[in-house]
Amino acid sequence: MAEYRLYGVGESGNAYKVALMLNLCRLEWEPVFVDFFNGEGRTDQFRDTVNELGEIPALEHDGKFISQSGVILHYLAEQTGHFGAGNAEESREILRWILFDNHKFTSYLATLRFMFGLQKTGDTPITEFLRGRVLGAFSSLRNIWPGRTSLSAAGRQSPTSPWSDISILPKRRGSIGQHSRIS
Ligand SMILES: N[C@@H](CCC(=O)N[C@@H](CS)C(=O)NCC(=O)O)C(=O)O
Repeated sequence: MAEYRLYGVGESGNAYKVALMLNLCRLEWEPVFVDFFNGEGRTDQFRDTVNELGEIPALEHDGKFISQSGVILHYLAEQTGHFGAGNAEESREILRWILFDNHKFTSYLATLRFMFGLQKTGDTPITEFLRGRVLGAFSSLRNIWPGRTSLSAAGRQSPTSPWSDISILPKRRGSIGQHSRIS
């Protein structure tokens, strides 16, 4: 059994964040498939043993189960000394971005992607609302990082990439050409 075990599913952007960190830190890890789309996360068994919140991702390490992608990233930084803060100001900055991500991308973008990209709802008032929130978040990033044009790859990068369905964004928006550069 690998030292680190990541409970999740390939389609999960939150699990992807953790998988990326595990790889960047060159840790020995293995994925544990959770039958998320058939409701495994909502079972008593999953809640009792892996995550009482019923969510993926969860990381098993050293007899502990840790959930919330941002907390897991923080834990891995602590464990490895990689990508962590060097002082209190950096620590606040990391927390700031983790919270921004969890609010704007983990909620709005991930929900939009789930509905439009996976459930194939087509455009609905809800997806339009979510798309507006997501584009607003990307606009903020463009203002902060005007020279940065790549946050993910445009189009289809890998089956497990949360950005592989970035095509959920460029719908009927005049300015989307700019946003799609944040790809
Ligand atoms: N804030 C959590 C969000 C995790 C999350 O929403 N995971 C989704 C799959 S990507 C999930 O398990 N949803 C089940 C539910 O909300 O019931 C994190 O960053 O880990």
